[in-house]
Amino acid sequence: MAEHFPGIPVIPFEGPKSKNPLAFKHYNATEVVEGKSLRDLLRFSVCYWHTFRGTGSDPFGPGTLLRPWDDGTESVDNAVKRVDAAFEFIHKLSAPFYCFHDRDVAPEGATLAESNRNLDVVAKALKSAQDRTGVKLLWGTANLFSNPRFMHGAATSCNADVFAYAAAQVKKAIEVTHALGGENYVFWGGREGYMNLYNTDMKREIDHLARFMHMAADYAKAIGFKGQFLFEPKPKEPTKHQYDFDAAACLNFLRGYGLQDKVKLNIETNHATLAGHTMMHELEYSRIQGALGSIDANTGDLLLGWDTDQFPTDIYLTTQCMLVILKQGGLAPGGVNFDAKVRRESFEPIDLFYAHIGGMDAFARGTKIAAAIRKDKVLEDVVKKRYASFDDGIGKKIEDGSVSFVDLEKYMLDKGNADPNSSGRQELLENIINDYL
Ligand code: XUL
Ligand code: CO
Repeated sequence: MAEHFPGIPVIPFEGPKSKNPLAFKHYNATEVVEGKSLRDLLRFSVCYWHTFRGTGSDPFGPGTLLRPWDDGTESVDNAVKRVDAAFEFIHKLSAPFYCFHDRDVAPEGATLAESNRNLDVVAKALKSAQDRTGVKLLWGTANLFSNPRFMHGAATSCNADVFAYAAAQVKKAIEVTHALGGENYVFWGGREGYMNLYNTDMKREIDHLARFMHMAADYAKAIGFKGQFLFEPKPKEPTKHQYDFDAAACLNFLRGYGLQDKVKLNIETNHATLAGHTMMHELEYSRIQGALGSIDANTGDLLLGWDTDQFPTDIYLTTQCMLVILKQGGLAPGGVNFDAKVRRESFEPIDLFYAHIGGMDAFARGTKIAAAIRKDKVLEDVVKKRYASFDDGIGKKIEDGSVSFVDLEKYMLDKGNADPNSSGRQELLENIINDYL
């Protein structure tokens, strides 16, 4: 088999002193942190859409990225050849997983039947590449946003035929994900939202989305697909208002329609920041609701208001992510998927390696820093002490639900005033966190 990344070996771990740009400095796959190897804890995944279908085009100009293995056509042959390049890359990176949309891996045909046939041909190539390399599928998904038929949305389209098309497409994508041993299946609501409420029946659209999700869950059950369903929140882009705005909005929808036991969340950094949240907020909110399933690791540019999908290199960010992820004992069956793209100026194939190595090292470093903070119980002790007034006395009764407003009024009338507060010590804690970096 021809080599697509000649001269690049399987990326070794050389430790923090190494100056080799094609080596991991911090990601040592077998190193054990909190009882799990970094490989099993982080479950890194390479995304097919940016890494193998990204061209570097932007609204001002065409693609720039050199991808010598790709002949630039939308043919099934080219799609099958691309699989070899993709798996050589993922294997050389020692990433255990990958993710794809149906239309990333195989071209759309003139009819649904032709699209399904194309997908079957490429899925066969994916299966043999998985078997050959040991790389596994973290999740599959369906692209319900690129084709113009989805201009008004898919499950929330005003056009019933488009709803039906989307259902058929997701049915097939779940089947292929199942056949490839996918451990999760993602629903990012691509164009599920609206541009203007003057022409939108919001109630009907959201009801339709719920019908769609119940049908998807029923079908997965019917074919024995046991993978985890995940919603991926995003507040805007492409629509002005996306229905899956953030973790809280997603969970409200899922609970409102009886889907909370069927769907968890895939939290993406740049989506969190577009919603006006930090990634840590979205992760912690999902975790405390028992809904943190997986993450799309990337980062935005806080000076820009759109989804720049850059590779995560900031160790404050990865430390914050890992503080939450370690608290729930990891993400499995989810993982850390790099939904990130190289800049259009980073056009050489080797830039794909630099980008992923940097992201994997940043997460490995964040993991070790977060584990050290957790080991010393730096935050845990402060937080426990901060809420100690709820551990006994009146606080415990409030938490137990054994007191009413009447009881609390009597308690405070007798006491006269609340006990004094103590300092939140935010600056001290920020300094201490810096000591671990
Ligand atoms: C879009 C995005 C998607 C999902 C999968 O912003 O993040 O690529 O991750 O559809
Ligand atoms: Co994403």
